[in-house]
Amino acid sequence: MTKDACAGRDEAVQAFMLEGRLAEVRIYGSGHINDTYLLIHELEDGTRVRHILQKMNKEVFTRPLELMENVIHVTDYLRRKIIETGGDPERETLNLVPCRDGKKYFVDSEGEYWRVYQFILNATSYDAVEKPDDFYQSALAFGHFQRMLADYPAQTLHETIPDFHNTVNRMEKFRAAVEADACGRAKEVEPEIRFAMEREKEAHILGDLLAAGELPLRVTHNDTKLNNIMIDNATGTGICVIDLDTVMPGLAVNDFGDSIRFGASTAAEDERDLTKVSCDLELFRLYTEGFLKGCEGSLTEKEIEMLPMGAKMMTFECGVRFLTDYLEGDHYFKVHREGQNLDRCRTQFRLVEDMEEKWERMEEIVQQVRKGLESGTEEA
Ligand code: ADP
Ligand code: GN1
Ligand code: MG
Repeated sequence: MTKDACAGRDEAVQAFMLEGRLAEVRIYGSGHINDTYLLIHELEDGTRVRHILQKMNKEVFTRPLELMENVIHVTDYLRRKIIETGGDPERETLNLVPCRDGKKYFVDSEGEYWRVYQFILNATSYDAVEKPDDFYQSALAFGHFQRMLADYPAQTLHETIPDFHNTVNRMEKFRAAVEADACGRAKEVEPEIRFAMEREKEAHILGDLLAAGELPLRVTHNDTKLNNIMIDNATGTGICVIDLDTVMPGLAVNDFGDSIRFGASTAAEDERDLTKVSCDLELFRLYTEGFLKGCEGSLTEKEIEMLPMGAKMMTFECGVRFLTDYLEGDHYFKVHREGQNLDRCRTQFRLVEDMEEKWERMEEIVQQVRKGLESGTEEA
């Protein structure tokens, strides 16, 4: 970390209403977008209090004020709902800590935007499915999250990243990156470019259904990776949905699909040995059960029918985004080694292929789960 970056962070630490002496600052988590730090303050009686400090990524979120408005409104709304239903608002939603001037964000002298969240104690965000039940619990929680936001006034939400899951638009950006070939990398990735181009038609499917009114627009999370959920260490339940930067109007099938892309894969997102990568159908079934239950019957028949397509398209789109970023010189997703975005793209495309091979089974599983839940047996 450069001296300047540290200076901005130190300014931020001073600006927020944090009690005690700063005892520790640590880079934290494995998100690809924001810079996240764990802060530990020591109070006079020796108690250590944790917080999450984040520098928002201005290249990704070009309007940080609008982003913060969304986060403030959504967390306030969730807080009210959680209280109404007898839940614990300190653990079941993110809580922003204000600055000394009362604002819920801070702009440092370099113009960088910072925020602080209360740390959710005794809970873990997992980078891979260690126990199938964790994945099931995340499905319940993401479904429930969508359900809680069902009456949220969607028109008041800013679109923090326009066309975020517009796969057609992602393909256009990808084509432009191939043509520009800014880093001279296109030659080396011809097979991946071909793979994406061959599936161009499919990029239209979900958007067309939305435009035709066959899929409803809902308030969705749009970044439903397993590590965007905190699982309670004691009870094992998905206690809190985090990373609310992309809560916007979107498709339920995409929230479902993004979770499958990440959590039902048998390998890490950046695995280099592609023989390890596949879509685990038992995890797919488990997630489907949890998500449908979490949504409490609110999904339409068409949405349920299109869940496998959501999984395939989110995986495809993410692969295209990784490849675009690789071609453009890795400016969007954080990389920790050379070629990491290309490796990420390859795992996504391998998963897409695997889903294509397992397509009928995926459709069958969704229908079995749906019928099981309708008849109350949950067994297919
Ligand atoms: P990014 O947008 O970069 O993915 P996240 O908001 O997801 O950033 O945060 C990165 C990681 O920090 C999360 O995966 C989680 O492990 C941790 N984290 C974020 N917020 C909290 C919180 N309130 N309490 C505990 N851990 C958190
Ligand atoms: C990013 O922020 P994080 O790491 O949870 C990205 C998602 C991608 C994901 C791929 C705002 O998620 O869209 O699916 O990486 N978030 C943004 O792992 O672009
Ligand atoms: Mg995250």
